[in-house]
Amino acid sequence: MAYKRNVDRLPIPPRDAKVQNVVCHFCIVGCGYHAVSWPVDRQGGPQPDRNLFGEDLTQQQGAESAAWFSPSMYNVVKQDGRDVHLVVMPDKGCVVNSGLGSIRGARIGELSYSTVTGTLRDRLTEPMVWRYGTLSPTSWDDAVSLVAEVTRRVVEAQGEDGLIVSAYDHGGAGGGYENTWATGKLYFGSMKVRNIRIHNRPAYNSEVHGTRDMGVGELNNCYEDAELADTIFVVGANPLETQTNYFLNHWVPNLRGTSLDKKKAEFGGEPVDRGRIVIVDLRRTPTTAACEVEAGKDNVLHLAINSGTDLALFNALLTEIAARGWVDRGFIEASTSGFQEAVRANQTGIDEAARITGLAPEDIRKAAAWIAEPKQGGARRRTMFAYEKGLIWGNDNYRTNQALVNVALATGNVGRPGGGCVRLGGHQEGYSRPDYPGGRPAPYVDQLLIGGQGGVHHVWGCDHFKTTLNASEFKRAYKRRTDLVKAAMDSVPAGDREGQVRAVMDAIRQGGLFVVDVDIVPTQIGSCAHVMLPAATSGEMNLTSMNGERRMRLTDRYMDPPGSALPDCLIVARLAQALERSWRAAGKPDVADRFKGYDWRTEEDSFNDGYRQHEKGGEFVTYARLRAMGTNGFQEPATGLEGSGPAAAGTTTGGTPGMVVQGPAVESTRGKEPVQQAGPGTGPSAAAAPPTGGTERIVGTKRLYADGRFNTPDGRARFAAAQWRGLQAEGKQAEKDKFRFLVNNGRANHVWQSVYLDQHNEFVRDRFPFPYIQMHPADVAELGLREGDLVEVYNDNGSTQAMVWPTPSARRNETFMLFAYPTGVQGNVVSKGVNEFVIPNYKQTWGSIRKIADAPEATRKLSFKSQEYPAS
Ligand SMILES: Nc1nc2c(c(=O)[nH]1)N[C@H]1C(S)=C(S)[C@@H](COP(=O)(O)OP(=O)(O)OC[C@H]3O[C@@H](n4cnc5c(=O)[nH]c(N)nc54)[C@H](O)[C@@H]3O)O[C@H]1N2
Ligand SMILES: Nc1nc2c(c(=O)[nH]1)N[C@H]1C(S)=C(S)[C@@H](COP(=O)(O)OP(=O)(O)OC[C@H]3O[C@@H](n4cnc5c(=O)[nH]c(N)nc54)[C@H](O)[C@@H]3O)O[C@H]1N2
Ligand code: SF4
Ligand SMILES: [Mo]
Repeated sequence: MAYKRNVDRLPIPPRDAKVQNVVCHFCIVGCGYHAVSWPVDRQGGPQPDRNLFGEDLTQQQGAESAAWFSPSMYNVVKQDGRDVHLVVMPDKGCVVNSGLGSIRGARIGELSYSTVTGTLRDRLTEPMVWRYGTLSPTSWDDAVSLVAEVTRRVVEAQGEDGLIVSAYDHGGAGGGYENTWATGKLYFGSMKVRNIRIHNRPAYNSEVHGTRDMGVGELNNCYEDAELADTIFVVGANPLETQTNYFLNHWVPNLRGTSLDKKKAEFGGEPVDRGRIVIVDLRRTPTTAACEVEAGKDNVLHLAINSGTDLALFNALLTEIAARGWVDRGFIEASTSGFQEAVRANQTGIDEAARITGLAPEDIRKAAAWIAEPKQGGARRRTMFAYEKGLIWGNDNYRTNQALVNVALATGNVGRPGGGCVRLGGHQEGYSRPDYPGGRPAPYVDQLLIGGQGGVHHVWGCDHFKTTLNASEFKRAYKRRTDLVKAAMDSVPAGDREGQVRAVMDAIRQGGLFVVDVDIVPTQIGSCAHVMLPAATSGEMNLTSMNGERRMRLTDRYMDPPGSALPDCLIVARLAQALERSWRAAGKPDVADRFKGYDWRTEEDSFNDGYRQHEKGGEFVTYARLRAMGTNGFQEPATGLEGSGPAAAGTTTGGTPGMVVQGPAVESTRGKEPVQQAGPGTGPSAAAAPPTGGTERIVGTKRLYADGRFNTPDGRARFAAAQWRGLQAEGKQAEKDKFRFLVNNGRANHVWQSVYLDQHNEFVRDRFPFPYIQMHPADVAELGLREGDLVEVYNDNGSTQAMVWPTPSARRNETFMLFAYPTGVQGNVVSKGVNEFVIPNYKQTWGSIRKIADAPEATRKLSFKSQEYPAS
C-alpha cells in the first residue's frame, strides 16, 4: 500500500535520534512502541555507526529485524513548533507484544496530525461556537465561558440533574488516568452529577457488576496465564481481531505447544501439554479458524451456541463438573461461600442446556472435561476463562457473567497460574474518579435525553450517533432539541453574549438542549453541538493507562497537538474555572468555591492530584519512575519500591540494541497558555505530592487474589444463583419472533472503533466504504443479492445500510454487521432494551433485509474473499 501513501523511501534515523516510550493508544492490549524522532533536515546512514539501530543497513535485514519500519509507522510532525521525522515502531523489549505491531497500532505514525504530509487534516484545531449558521472558530475563553454561563443557569433552574454528561471511562486515547480524574473531579467532586453515562452504555454502571458483586474483579490474571493454561475457555470474543497481539504473542505459543518449557518451569512435576481451546461464539470467527490451524482441529472445540443462550451452557457445565466431583474442594472450602446453594439453584441438565443452546450434548460434556477433568495423576486442570462483548453486550448480562464466574471458582481457577476469569477488554483502562453520587440502577440517560429532560449536555470523547443503542430515535430527538437552541442563537447577534444566553435559556425552557462536544475530530453528534472544543490526544500529551493485565505505563508526549488543542484534563480545568467565575459573578460564592482546585499547569498535575492520591499504591507511582520503567511498566496495584540510586539520564528498555530512551520531548503540554489560578491555597499537586525521581522500580502485582482472599467483607468469593430466564431485555423475544435475521454485530481487525481517525483516509475507507454485513450465500441468493450490493437492514427500531459479504461459514438467517460505522450505523436497529442495571443488549438484534442497489462503484472493485486463516 506504499503507493497510496505516496512514500517510496523512508529516512534512516540517525545515531542520536530521540527515543521515547509509547503504548499503543488503541486497544486493551497496550502494546509497547517507541517514538523515534529527529530534525527533519537530517538523516542517518546505512553504516552501523551512523544509524540508531547500530546495524549494517547495506545488507538485507532478516524477517523479524528490529531495524525496520514501514511507511505506515512514519510521518513528519511538529515538536515544539519545529518539523521532525517521526517513527512509531513496535518495541521488541516489551513483554506484551515482543515487537509485534498490528494493522491498527502499526499505523499510529500515519494517523498523526501533519501539516507536511497532510494526514489527519480534519483534526480540530480551535474551539468553535455556533454562529453565522455554522460552527465558527473562536478563543478558548469565549467558548468555555459560554458553556459555563449556560451550564450555571441550567443548574440554577433545574438543579444538577439538568446537566447531562457523557464521558469515556477508559484508558488510551480519549481517556487515561489524567483525563478520567479531571472529568470525575468536576462532575462528582465539584458537582454531584447523577445524570451521566459512559461512552459505551447509556448509564453510569459497570459492564461487569456480576463478577464484581461476587468479589472477583474482572482483570485478575496476567497475559502469561494464557501461555500456561491447559485449556482456554473463551466466550463471545474474537481476540485475533480485537486483542490481536495478546492472542498472537501469548495464546498462539500455547496452542502451538511452544510454551511447554514455560509450563514445566512453572509447574514442576505436573503433566504438561499443548494448550486446548473452547470457543463459545455463535459465529465461526477468524479466531476460530486461526486456532484450528495453530492447535490442530482436535484441540479446538467451537461451541456455536444459539444467540443469547450462554447462561444455560454455563449452568450445565457447573452442574456436570459438580456431579463428577471435578471441583477444587480445598479452594471452595478456604476461599468461597455459597457453593452448594449455587449448584442447587442453577441445576441444569445437559439435555435441557442442549435444547436451549442448540449444542450437541456430547459437546457440552466435552467442554466440561476440557475445563475440569483432572489430569493424569490427579493434578487439577488449569483453565483460563475469558469473555468480552458477546457476553457483556449479550442477553442477561448480570446473570450470565455470574454463571461463568461460578464455573471458574468451582474449578479453583482464580488467582492461580494458568487460570483467571477475565474480561479480555476493549480500550485500555485508566479510571480514577471520586465515587459516583447516584444509585443503582443508575438513570437511563439516553431515555432522559429522548424524553426532553435536562437542559445542557457535556460530551467528552464519545459519538453516540454512531455507537449508542436505539440510535435512530436518539438522533431524531437530539436533533429536534438541539435545533431549537441553534435557531435561538441565530436570532441574536453573535456579539451580544447576554442576549445569546437569554435566548438559549428560552429555547431550553421550550425543550431545547445546549450541547458542548469535546473531541479531536468532527463527530456525528457534533453536528448538533453548539460548542466544540479541540482535545489533544495520546502522544500530544503525557498519558498513563493500564492494559488487560493491569500493566501501567506512561506514554510520553512526542509531538505537539494541532492548533490550540489541549489535553482533556486541562480543558476540564478551564471549564471548572469558568464555572467558578460564573457562580461568583452570580453572587453565589459558596457554590463558586466548589470549583477551586484546578490550577493544573500540566497533565502531570492532574495525575498527581488524582491517581497518586486516590488509587491503591498510587503514592509509589510517579511520571519519572514510570518513564524509567519503559514499556514494561508494572502491574497494578503498586505495592512498594525496590532498588534505588541516582536518576539515570536514560534507560534502555530491552530488545532493541542501541536504543536509549530519553525523557520527554517537550517537558509538558503547552506552557504557552497557563490555566488561570483559581485562587490562593487551592493548589493540589506538586507541593503535596511525594518526591519523584530516582530509579527505584515500582513493585506491582502479577495476579490478583493469589492469596485466596477476594474483594468481599469476609474475603470469600461468593457463588451466585443465576437462573435462566430466556431473552431477558424487554421486547427482545418479540423482536426475534417477528423478524427473520439475527443482526449480530461487532468488530473487524482493520477498523478501530467508530473509524474516527480513518473517516477520510483511503486505507480503511477504500476497503470498507460501507459497513459489511456477512450473510450465508443461500440467504444472499434467496434475497436476489450479490456481493457488494447495498442493503437496508430494518426493524421497528429503525433502519440502516450495509454492503453484502457472502460468507459460507455463516449460519442461515444469522448475519454479522460491522458496528459503529459512519456510513451505516448498526445501533440504528438495536432496541432500547437493557438489563436491570441498564446494560444494553446490542448483540441480540433481529431485523429484515432488503435490497437498496446493485453494488455501486465503491464496492464493485472489492474483494469478498473469505477471511479464514489459510491452513498451510
Ligand atoms: N451496535 C453496537 N454498538 C456498540 C457496541 C457494539 O458491540 N455494538 N460496542 C460498544 C462499545 S464496547 C464501545 S467501546 C462503544 C464505542 O463508542 P464511542 O466511545 O462513542 O466511540 P469511539 O469510536 O471509541 O470514539 C469516541 C470518540 O472519541 C474521540 N477521541 C479520540 N481520542 C480522543 C481524545 O484524546 N480526547 C477526546 N476528547 N476525544 C477523543 C474520537 O474522535 C471519537 O469521536 O460503542 C458501543 N456501541
Ligand atoms: N480491531 C479492533 N479491535 C478492537 C476494537 C475495534 O474497534 N477494532 N474495539 C475494542 C473494544 S472498545 C472492545 S469493547 C473490544 C470488543 O472485543 P470483542 O468482544 O472480541 O468483539 P466483538 O466483535 O464486539 O464481539 C465478539 C463476538 O461476540 C460474538 N457474539 C455475539 N452474540 C453472542 C452471544 O450471544 N454469545 C456468544 N458467546 N457470543 C456472541 C460475536 O459473534 C463476536 O464474534 O474490542 C477492542 N478491540
Ligand atoms: S493489538 Fe491493540 S494495543 Fe496492540 S498494536 Fe494492535 S491495536 Fe495497538
Ligand atoms: Mo468497548
